[in-house]
Amino acid sequence: GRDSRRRTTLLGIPMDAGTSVPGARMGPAALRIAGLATLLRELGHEVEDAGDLPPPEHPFVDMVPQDVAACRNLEEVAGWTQSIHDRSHALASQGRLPIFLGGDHALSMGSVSGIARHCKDAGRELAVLWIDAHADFNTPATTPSRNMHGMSLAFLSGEESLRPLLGDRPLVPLPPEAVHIFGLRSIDTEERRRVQAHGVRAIDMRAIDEQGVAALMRPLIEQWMERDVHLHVSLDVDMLDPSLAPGVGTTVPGGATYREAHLIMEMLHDSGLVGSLDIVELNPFLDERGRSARLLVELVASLFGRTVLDSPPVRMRAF
Ligand code: Z70
Ligand code: MN
Ligand code: MN
Ligand code: MN
Repeated sequence: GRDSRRRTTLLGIPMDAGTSVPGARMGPAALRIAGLATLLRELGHEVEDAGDLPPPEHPFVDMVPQDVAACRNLEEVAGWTQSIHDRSHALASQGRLPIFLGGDHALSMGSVSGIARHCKDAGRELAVLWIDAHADFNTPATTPSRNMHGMSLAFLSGEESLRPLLGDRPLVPLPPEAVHIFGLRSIDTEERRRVQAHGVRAIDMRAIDEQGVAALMRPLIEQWMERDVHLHVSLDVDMLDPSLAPGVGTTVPGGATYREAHLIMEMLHDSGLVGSLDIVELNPFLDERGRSARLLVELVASLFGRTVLDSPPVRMRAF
């Protein structure tokens, strides 16, 4: 690719406490077996594999009993959030490009909050692209499932009832204009009201059908390039159509095609702005012969500079 070598760190987060369907804890192993590190090295990047984060202690979480009851595995999720936050902040402060290998989407409460804290320290604007079939904007008061992976973007956007998850660490909430959800097609009624009231922008599958990925991504990338943001990409596997990526706990029909997904990644690479990445919700226990893991690794290759032709495209001589 055109970019200079990136100093990446792979960090496995073997958690599935944010869901009611176990198996995502096997995600980091599957992504490694599918060849993620080798592929990044072949693209010219430096890769440090920091292994898997150990399962955390279960801290006391100071929430009202009603909210405690509404959050499945609350203490375990809070433990992960705090330890991921610490590692994420440290890696970003060391100038690494962290790649968080999930694990369910509750892990982003730690990864993104750590990045947000570093960006504030460093005076760098943060933008988050939340590539997902879902909005993950429920709260303890609105969740239909008690699954905390459906609350992670609400937490990051400053939802007060979830603030105790981070304990005594500083939370830097994401302003609504810093967040774009991309690929949305499943949202709960109260969750939709909250997304709209908060002002988070969502690009849904209908917009992608009508306008196409390129026309929707271009203005976002232009605006991020003008402001030279640190771009955090949070990639939930369920944004892809389940026919391509069956290895997820919650499949939603009508997802992105193979080429739509690659085009998103290729355009993000060309921006040169990607500073951190989550790969979440891969459930190898539900996968078919490693297909979903392999597709994810291919998408990461596009995000880190793999192109069909050398870029910029060479003009072919007629022969
Ligand atoms: C639903 C809930 C969700 C991912 C499912 C679903 C949330 N809105 N998120 N799969 N990644 O239970 O809150
Ligand atoms: Mn999600
Ligand atoms: Mn810092
Ligand atoms: Mn999802």
